[in-house]
Amino acid sequence: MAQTLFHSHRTLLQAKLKEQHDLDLFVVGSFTPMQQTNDASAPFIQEAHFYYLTGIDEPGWTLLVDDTESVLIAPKISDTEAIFNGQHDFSQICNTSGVDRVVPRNEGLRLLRAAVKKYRKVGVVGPDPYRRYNSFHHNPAQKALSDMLKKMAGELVDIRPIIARQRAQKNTDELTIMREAIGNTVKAFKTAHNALLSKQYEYDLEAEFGYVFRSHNAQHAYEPIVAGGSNACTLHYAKNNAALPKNGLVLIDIGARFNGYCADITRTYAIGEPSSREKAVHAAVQKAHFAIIDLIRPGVTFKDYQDGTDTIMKEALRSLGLLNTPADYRKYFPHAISHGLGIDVHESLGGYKEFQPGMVLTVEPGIYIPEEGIGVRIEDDILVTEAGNENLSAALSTDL
Ligand SMILES: [Mn+2]
Repeated sequence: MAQTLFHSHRTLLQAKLKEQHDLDLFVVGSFTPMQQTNDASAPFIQEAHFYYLTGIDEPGWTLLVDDTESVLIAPKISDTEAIFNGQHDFSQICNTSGVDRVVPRNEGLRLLRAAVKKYRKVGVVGPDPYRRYNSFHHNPAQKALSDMLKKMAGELVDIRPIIARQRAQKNTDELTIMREAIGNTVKAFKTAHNALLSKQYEYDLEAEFGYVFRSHNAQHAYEPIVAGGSNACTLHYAKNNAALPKNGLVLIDIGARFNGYCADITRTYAIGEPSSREKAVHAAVQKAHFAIIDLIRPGVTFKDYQDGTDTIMKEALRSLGLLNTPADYRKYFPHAISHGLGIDVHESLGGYKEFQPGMVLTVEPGIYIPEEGIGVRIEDDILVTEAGNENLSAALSTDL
């Protein structure tokens, strides 16, 4: 499946670039390794557009596609790196990606120079439009590649929005992989839920997920959140080192990455006997959750979806006596209701204004009351279908 999947992504993109932008050449680079500590790099996760077009999760590669062929250009590795990390297996790279050929770095640079000279216009993945909101350093690989192509006198065209739009609608093969990623996550949640009574600390519970994921060749798609009691009010709580309450709630937000695609699921479970207030908050979030999922079908605009969500969530807060001023809405429900899901955990919905069949997005209402030490969130992964929607994580009960 891999070969045809990534080949089909490239072919579709190529046709769109030719048709809409009269573009015959595009060049996309993978991420490079980043330092984590003195002599160790951080665990490597591939740049999502490059993964989408190649299925290759190794650093330093470059994809060149023009109207005659598709080529993967290998990174240069030193003799020392070859001893520690192994040599590149060109035939395996060729098989996974389905490209016409794989070439060493020097030959690849010659090909790039010749292609830029021939076509002049080059499609590249331009800078992330949201980069100024981030407080971390960005991987320098894409800028380095763009700079090199500019030096070769290429006229760069940013194809990021076009790839993002294409990625927003998943094809059948992608959905098969996503169902597996979600299935592994559901299995891990069930295992953890069954073991809940024997767990004393948040990390004990987190460990169940790691075990299930690794035994299915999956890994955590993002920093897992296991938040007992009032820790659930810290939205990105990831310390996971506190004692679990004897009687109360635990919020778990965890997803597997499997074959490059992510799941993202949240449940809030009861430990012992939660208070009636905790049960009421959970019931309100659960009721809102399914009402919001019901809004999703093709043709509904994101604006109408947001307006519908606001109405439902305000009603939920009102039912709990929490909506006394307009500011209370964002105080108790401070995050977005949804985001796209795919190779990226937070994936672009492609600049569309309304739901399209094949989109996968999360629905994740939550109510957080710091002054009461209560936080509840429920999150499912929803596929937009021709008829409406399908809850891909429906096999996992949302009950306390
Ligand atoms: Mn999410």
